Amino acid sequence: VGRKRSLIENARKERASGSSCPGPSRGGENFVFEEKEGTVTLNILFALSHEKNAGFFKTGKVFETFEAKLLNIESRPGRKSKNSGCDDLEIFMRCEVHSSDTDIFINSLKRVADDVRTIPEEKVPWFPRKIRDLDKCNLLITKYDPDMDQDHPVSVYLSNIARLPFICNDNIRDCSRIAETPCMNISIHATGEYVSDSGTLLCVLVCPEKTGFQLRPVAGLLSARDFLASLAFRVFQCTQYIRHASAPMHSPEPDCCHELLGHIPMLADKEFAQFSQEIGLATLGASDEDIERLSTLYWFTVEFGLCKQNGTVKAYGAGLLSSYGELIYALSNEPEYKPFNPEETAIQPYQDQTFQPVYFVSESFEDAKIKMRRYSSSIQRPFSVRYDPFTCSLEVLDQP
Ligand code: HBI
Ligand code: NLE
Ligand code: FE
Repeated sequence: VGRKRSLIENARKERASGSSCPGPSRGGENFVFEEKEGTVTLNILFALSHEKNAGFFKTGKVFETFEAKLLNIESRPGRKSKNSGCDDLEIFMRCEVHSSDTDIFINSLKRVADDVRTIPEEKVPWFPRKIRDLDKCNLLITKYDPDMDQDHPVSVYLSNIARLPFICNDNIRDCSRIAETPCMNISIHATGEYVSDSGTLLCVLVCPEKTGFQLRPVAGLLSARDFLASLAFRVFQCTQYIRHASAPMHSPEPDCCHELLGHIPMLADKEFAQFSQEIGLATLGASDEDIERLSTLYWFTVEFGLCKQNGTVKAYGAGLLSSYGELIYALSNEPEYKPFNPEETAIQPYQDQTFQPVYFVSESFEDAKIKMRRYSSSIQRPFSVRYDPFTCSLEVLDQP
């Protein structure tokens, strides 16, 4: 401690007398993160030329003196070595130091190493890279408080579950009629892809076989980021509860009727599966603002999309295919239609309580896919991702 004091004192004096130590990076501020309980986390990058190799061990002394807690260390060939053939190294260190020592600590490193810089924390939000990382995509959003709205179908349902288990069985039996009643008419209003795949009674089993899309149970509504990330891996997170049979034709939030009647037949279609996965891939590591825009696009396509097929407007959105009430309304002349254009659609406000006042129509599903792909590729990210279907993992490529 005594030695540390004298080092710190010397450094302070040097600084006061305007010593030759280069100032801290970027406008006199060091980039510090996670300031808590008197310590800060620093990301430090420095170079060591061959002649200064001993410098590495000297940096160790600085760490020891300031009681810096090393969190991570990495090395790579330095930038100079590529051009000049000299074998310098670049070292990255992440460490925790006492907040009040930050500047002195860095200046001390500058004395023993070259090009000492503190670098900003990666701004890219965490995202899953392997299919098993989806275990961590489990942020549930509680939207409805059953105590607040006693008339909400979910409240009615929850109060029923709490009472008698056989009500659930009745409820499920009654809800199964959702699939029976409108199926004659659904074939008139839904796209051909939906009709052919929903005709396959066991589409839940067929889906993985046809497009590799897997279903995964989830307890409720997930955050848009977590929900959309799973699509990148061709995983669809399915809710497990069912609407109350008293309101079979429309449920404001997803339930298993919506997943089974709306999403799964569509996910058994190759083009649609690809479309869904590409939205998922575009959301990985995206900013909150981009997630907001992409989930709005998801809403007006995957959930409530309309497209022309042989000159007729048809529904391909799962929220319409599972809600006979809204399907008929959407294809009547009541709501407003706008042409699907990702830049505009992405900022259209929407609500999830009742039928949509506006729907976006694309010239064809293929057209929606091309436009969506063009939009996604315009989103700025410091890396690009490619999905490897053999390992069910992402290849993340840094952009220079
Ligand atoms: N979570 N479980 C689940 N199911 C959904 O359909 C769902 C979700 N979270 C968000 C969401 N849908 C959408 O409204 C978009 O925000 C992605
Ligand atoms: N309104 C749909 C239905 O009743 O099935 C669910 C929409 C989920 C976004
Ligand atoms: Fe849905």
